[in-house]
Amino acid sequence: PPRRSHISRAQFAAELTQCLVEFVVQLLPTQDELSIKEDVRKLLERLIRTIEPDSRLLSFGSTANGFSLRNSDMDLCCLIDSEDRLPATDLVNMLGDLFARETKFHIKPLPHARIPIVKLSLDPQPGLPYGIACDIGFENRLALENTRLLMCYAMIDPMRVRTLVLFLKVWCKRRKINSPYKGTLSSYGYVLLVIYFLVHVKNPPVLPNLQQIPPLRPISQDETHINGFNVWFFDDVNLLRQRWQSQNTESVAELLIDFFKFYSRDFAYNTGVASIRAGLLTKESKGWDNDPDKGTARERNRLCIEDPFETNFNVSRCVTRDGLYTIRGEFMRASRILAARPDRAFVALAQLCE
Ligand code: 3AT
Ligand code: MG
Repeated sequence: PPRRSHISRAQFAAELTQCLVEFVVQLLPTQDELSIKEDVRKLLERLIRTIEPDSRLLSFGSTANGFSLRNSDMDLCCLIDSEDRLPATDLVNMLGDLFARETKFHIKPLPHARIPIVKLSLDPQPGLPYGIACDIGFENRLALENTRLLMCYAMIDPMRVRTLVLFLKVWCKRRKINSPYKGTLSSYGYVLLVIYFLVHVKNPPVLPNLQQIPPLRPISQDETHINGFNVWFFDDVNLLRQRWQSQNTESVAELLIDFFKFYSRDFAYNTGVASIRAGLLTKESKGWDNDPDKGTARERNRLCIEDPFETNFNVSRCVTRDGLYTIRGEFMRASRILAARPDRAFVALAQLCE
């Protein structure tokens, strides 16, 4: 059993909250980094417009939703507002050539990937100690919307939501459980786990369910659907903050402790699907438990997190049996460290991120 320290639960939570906030602040991108990235976006947009004059290059992912850490990659999406645009495969090849000619980036066009993208990277240099990594995709309008959804959730309660999310992003990287290619979970997946916890697990909830608040005026199908998916959500955060106040007053540390506890032992991994849109669903109801045509369904759906808009898509489908075992082991380890309540909160934080 964990050795209990002499400090009280309340005192530990207060100190840990302060440590978490200070820790996360140091890891935020600097103003310089943000403006260099914005310059890069503008430069690339200018170049793309020499081929597709009606295009826009937009940020999504962490650079656009307020969850970015120092040196996080840039996710860019190219939208082309014209009828006769080039097929993505051609565009990827042409842009690859163009960027290689006109910029100092290393370029890797992936025209035949499931989602065609151009990868760009810049080596570290003075003023940019980690270089830049950037992916450009095309017409990924759902990703722009899920980025906006996460941004709105962050804005409702910036102090608690951003601190929790940013801490978990650092934690999962340090603990090496943030590699979809190796069977663990993407950053996006962890962010969804946090939002799910704050909307559907905490009682009273820390966040409202933005996808279930009725719209202020009737809205037509055209306005709400992209590729057949309903992407509507209540995005007037200013109004919401006037009208809705969370009854939950727990501190960041209390929420973090509970987050680890919940995902160590309470979440129904075997049968449940975490859905931000609809709360806890079953794998059975989504057809994610077994698929007679594809014997691998069960293997793909060890951990189930429903995408907020693309509801037939399991965001955590890359998580393998071993990956999930490792992730849950890490949730348990974190719970144990926090339950032991070391006398100094920063010691707990250092141990967590070891
Ligand atoms: P980092 O700061 O880069 O670690 P991030 O918040 O940018 O974290 P990702 O790079 O994992 O998160 O993802 C960037 C965006 O791409 C987030 C989301 O709009 C989209 N995306 C990523 N993974 C998925 C997925 N499995 N399903 C749907 N959209 C995804
Ligand atoms: Mg990213």
